[in-house]
Amino acid sequence: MERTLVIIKPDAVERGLIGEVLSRLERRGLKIIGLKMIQFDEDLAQRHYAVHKGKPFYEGLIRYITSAPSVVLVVEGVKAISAVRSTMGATDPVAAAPGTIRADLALETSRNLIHGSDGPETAAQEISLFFRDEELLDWSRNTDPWIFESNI
Ligand code: 3AN
Repeated sequence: MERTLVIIKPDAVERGLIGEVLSRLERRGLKIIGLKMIQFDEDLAQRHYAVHKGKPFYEGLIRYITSAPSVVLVVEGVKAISAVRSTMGATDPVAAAPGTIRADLALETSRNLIHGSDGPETAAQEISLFFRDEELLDWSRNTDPWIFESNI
């Protein structure tokens, strides 16, 4: 089982798409083990997007992520990191595969609705940026055996 961090970003919150995004992740079978609404401040935004510092879009990215509340969650599942990223679609929504969140609901890279960690190390580091250990629930879902064969 893998864990990964998802951010439902300010454009999704402002556009009333929290439920739509959560629903797509839930219907795929991913298990939510932590969830909260937050307001990014400058410091948190800079820490989360440290790898992009110095890039031409960095200032706009910080303004965007701090502009309204976000929803952060941790999901768990077999290959959860890839599963979230394939449900999200490519960074540029116009290049994203139809059926993905970004292709279906967005048009611009700088307004692409959702973030998902891109690898195991990033996932662990990003989860710890937003959640304390005790905020993540280790729970067994009644439907798990119908989603994960190893649970039968
Ligand atoms: P992804 O979110 O698909 O993993 P990253 O990690 O390359 O993509 O970029 C992180 C975020 O930075 C994107 N979700 C987007 O909001 C922003 N971003 C990346 N590239 C650009 C760009 N060329 N123009 C504007 N914003 C960008």
